[in-house]
Amino acid sequence: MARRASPKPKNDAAARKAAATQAVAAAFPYNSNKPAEFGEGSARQKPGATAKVDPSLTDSGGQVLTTNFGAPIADNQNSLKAGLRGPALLEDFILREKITHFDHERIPERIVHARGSGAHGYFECYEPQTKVTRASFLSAKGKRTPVFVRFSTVAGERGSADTPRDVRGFATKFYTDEGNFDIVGNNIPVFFIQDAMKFPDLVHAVKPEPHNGMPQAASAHDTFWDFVSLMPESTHMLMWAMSDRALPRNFRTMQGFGVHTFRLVNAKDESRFVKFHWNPVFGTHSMDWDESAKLMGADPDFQRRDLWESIEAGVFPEWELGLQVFTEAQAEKFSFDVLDATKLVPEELVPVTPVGRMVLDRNPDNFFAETEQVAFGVQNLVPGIDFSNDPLLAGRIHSYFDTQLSRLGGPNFHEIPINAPLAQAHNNQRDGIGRQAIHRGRVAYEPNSLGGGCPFQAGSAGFRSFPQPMDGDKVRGKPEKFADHYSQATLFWNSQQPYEQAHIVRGFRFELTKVTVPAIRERTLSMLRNVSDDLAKQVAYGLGVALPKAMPQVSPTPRTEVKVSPALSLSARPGNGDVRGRCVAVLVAPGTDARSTDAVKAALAKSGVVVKVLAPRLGAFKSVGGTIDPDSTLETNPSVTFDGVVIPDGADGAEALAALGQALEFLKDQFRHAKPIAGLGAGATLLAAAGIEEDKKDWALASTTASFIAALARHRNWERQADPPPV
Ligand code: HDD
Repeated sequence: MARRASPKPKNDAAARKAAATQAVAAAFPYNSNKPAEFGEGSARQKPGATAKVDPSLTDSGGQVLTTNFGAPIADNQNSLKAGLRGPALLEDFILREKITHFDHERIPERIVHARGSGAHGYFECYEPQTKVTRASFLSAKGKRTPVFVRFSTVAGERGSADTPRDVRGFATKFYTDEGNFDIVGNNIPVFFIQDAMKFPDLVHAVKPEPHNGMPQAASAHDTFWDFVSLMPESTHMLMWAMSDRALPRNFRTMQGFGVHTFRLVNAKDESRFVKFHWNPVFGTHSMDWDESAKLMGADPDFQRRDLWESIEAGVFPEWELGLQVFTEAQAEKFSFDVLDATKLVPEELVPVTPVGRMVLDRNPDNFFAETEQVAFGVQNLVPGIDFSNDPLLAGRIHSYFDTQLSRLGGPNFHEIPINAPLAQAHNNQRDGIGRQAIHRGRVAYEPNSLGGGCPFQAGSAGFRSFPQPMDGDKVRGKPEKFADHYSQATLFWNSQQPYEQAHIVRGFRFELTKVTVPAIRERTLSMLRNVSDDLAKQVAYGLGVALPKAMPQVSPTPRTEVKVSPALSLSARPGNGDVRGRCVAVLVAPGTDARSTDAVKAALAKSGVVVKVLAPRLGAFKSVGGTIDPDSTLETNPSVTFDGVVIPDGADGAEALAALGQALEFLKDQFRHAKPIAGLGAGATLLAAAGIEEDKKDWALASTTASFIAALARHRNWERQADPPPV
């Protein structure tokens, strides 16, 4: 049928249409087709000196808006319609492309470690480690290797909070000149189970219960404790998980561990076992449970924000990589099996040797492209590093690659920029969804003559598995030493400070109080009796039950060559006294001395502390000795987000704050969470109003700015805590 020419519009209709079009344009003044003057991305695209530079970094500064296939888009506000008030047209490929892409923006979240946060940086080798490994990134003094690190919680979903009681993931990807090497570790050196066969059961037990989808990001529920109380091998890990280790204050003050025993292999093909340790230069720092629970509401992004803001402020998180290297002959003599991931190697048996440092100095440009799409895997090894026969590790070698196939949509996820190795990959693998590489030539097989035999095998320079001799029958079972589930749990308990032991007791009490089935509580207590009767008694007291009989043991004789290991206590690593990046609140109100406020601000800022002056409301006000212009309000900044608090001099200011419940609550929480508090001059009267009594023994109750900063460097005075807390 011939297309009907549209009737010429009458003049008045055309005028109405033009006016309507103008009105639409006026409503969207930013709908400009002029190039933007600057691009937001441009300032952030300066990678650190050794950071991995992605060729695919995209910066839209100065660019025109286009479709995915490059056609310039004239109007990004309106869909194509038959008349201003008419129906939208199917032909609008621009609208359909935009909506279709949006519909597919989400990928499956990680089954565990879904919530995480990452950063770029570098690893720097101290001295060549060629005696023990031929790994290239450990081969020369000062050699730098780019890294990407992702920290995570384990149980919570992607949108959950940062600070539940949970193990933290600490996964590092080294982009070495011989390919990527990943240490996919945790902030706890042991694990719940000994064999990968039990991993899906463990994860199903800890995740929200399947019938009602609760609780989120928490192990304090029946299914978790049901499972672990039936799996006595989890006892050692439970001790760590109920301790302050599971409540790190932030990522930059926690340790990391490779957990399993790995192998190092040198150029002479000699092999030794190794355990990987990350030790934070800022020292270890953990939180109080009450504080972390409040933080989940106050700032669910607390740890993510801390990492981001520290890096933006130039306070670069730093760790030392330490190795525990030991021979197979040594391992044979240990009372425990080094292939059992529920055991650690006490530092008294094998010291930790620092071999390099890692500095995180650049935030990602794009959370999804980098932090979400990064794919870690224990199978990413480089020549000079190899596996041990740990059966938990064996399952992981399969699981990580396998899970990425569905999470990242196919076998080419290694080409996503954050996952791609520095050196170009060369092999005969071809095609598949999302293939980026354009392989040239007609040869995709080996051996070949048409391609000159390329790519050819690396021979002795390539990765060669350590030829460990094998014997034994094909069996399902465990070696004998795996049966000792308690010796190292007891070692951990005995190595804690009294306040750390008190926190462990509270952790067990809290979790088991949430458990609703009495038999599960009882079974857990019977397990704890094998760790320490003292611990079991204190937990039982809190639960209001009698102590049950100890759980029968396969190997009742405690086996450990070390009775106490001080390194297992968080107090062993106070840090280097650096207070940079710590956050301190200065509470003010009309009547606070402005000179005292300015002086304390200046002194704290000089030490690199992030200071926030908080008042009852915003807006500058005239006060004693000058004007005070608060940064924010008490209402908006809960106490738990700060590492310490200062009340400047000024009697009237202290009195005004004392009349304010928020100020008193603020101080009570600072006190309860064992943080440094300073009352300068008359400011100290506010402390008394909050029920905080003067105590000469409490080194974290300061009366000068200098003593406050010194206390801040020591993190917290846990000795102050009483059970139940007085405030
Ligand atoms: Fe795992 C993720 C650490 C046992 C299977 N694991 C994952 C991540 C970390 C760990 C840090 C997050 C990586 C990231 O940031 O993307 N996992 C550990 C440690 C373990 C451990 C220290 C014990 C020593 N894991 C473990 C076992 C299995 C898995 C025994 C399976 C047999 N883990 C996975 C996984 C994940 C994962 C399902 C989820 C998302 C991913 O791998 O990429 O494959």
